[in-house]
Amino acid sequence: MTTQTEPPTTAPDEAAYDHRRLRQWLAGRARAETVDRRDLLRLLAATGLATALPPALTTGAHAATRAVNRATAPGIVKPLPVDRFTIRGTNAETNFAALAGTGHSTPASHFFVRNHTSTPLVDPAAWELRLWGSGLTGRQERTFTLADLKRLPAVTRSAFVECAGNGRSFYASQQGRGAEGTAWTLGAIGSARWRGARLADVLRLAGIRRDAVDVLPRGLDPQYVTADGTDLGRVRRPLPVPKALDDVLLAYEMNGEPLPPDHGAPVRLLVPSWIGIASTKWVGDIEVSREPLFSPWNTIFYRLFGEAYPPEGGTPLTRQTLKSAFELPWNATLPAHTRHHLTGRSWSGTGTIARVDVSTDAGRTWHRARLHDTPRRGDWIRWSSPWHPTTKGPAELLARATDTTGHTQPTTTVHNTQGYLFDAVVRHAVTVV
Ligand SMILES: Nc1nc2c(c(=O)[nH]1)N[C@H]1C(S)=C(S)[C@@H](COP(=O)(O)O)O[C@H]1N2
Ligand SMILES: [Mo]
Repeated sequence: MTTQTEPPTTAPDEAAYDHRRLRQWLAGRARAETVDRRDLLRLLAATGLATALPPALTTGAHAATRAVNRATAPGIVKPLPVDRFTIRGTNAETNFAALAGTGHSTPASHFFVRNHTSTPLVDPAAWELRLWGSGLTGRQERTFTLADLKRLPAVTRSAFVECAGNGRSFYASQQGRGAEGTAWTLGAIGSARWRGARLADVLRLAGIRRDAVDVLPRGLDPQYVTADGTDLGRVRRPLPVPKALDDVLLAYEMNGEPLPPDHGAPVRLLVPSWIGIASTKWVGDIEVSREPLFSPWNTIFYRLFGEAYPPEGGTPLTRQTLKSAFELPWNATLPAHTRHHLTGRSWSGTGTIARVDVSTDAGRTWHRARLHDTPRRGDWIRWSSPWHPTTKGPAELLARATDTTGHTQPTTTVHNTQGYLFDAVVRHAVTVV
């Protein structure tokens, strides 16, 4: 099997994307605090405004790790070998083919990185988590050190983190209608064993009131600044209290090791089954509120916009959707008259995976794949399916998952302008030689 080109993707028109977001915002369809209206007007007047400012932090660090077979992404600390990752702006997508043989959990060396700006290097000994806000009894602040968190009961759980925009490029390449944002294929996901304290325990110790409704974790990474200098503040997205008290972890370990810098060291949120943006990396403080909270990340980003949705956008996104991917390069070449062992993974944010069906003839016939993991909520499963191609030429491989809620991957996904939650069956082109 050889790697060739990626599937066709649209060049993301990031400027138009942010431009429209901000228009919606200004039109009062969305509320967001902390951003000055004058800044927004200035931003709207500017052209080519979308990308975050290149971070100063890691420019030097990258020179040391630059090598022929390594790509660099501004702001990512770990090595990014080209066989494992595809760089997309400040982000690194995992090449699904590189997951073959890596086991159930994604090693940190292969785990995708989604950074709004750049990876900060936070001193774990000096780190503190500050809880504050109207939703705490006595309105008192409470801080926790890493040692404090480690004294609380530890929970270990295997779960995926997946970007809401994973699969976005297929809106363009399969459905003929592109979406704005990072043109991920299917590799904006990884699954790891996360270990940490329950957010519920920390909230209770801090004195969360019964009438608290939202918590707002905030990252210690640099503020998200648009190209013309408008500061949208630090990455933060409100989380409803019922979810915060349910299964959310303040994770300090990934796959049995301290969290690596790119994945949120020393502590990140792990919000199982929810879109990746909920899992705040490098969390530094959490506001606890008796009023609903808003930020750009639950008003202008991470909601569904488009003709199928209300003009003000759908409700803020929560759970991930259903997807499947082959551990094969795009446009792989496979020899004919050979028995191939096709492998892949499927996952769902709503139920557990009940079955996976594979088609090697562009969807005419389907075969049930063999599942290699016990399906668990908020996690993926590995599967395999044998294939003995006899006809040479182009072929399309399809994998279609069904979860325990009865949801099956459809043929197409209803379009939304920002390309979130793609769940249609992906047509994986290969050539039999
Ligand atoms: N502080 C902070 N947290 C963050 C982000 C970020 O840029 N800053 N990106 C979010 C998004 S959009 C995703 S998809 C996940 C990615 O997690 P990973 O980089 O560990 O794979 O982190 C989320 N948490
Ligand atoms: Mo994301």
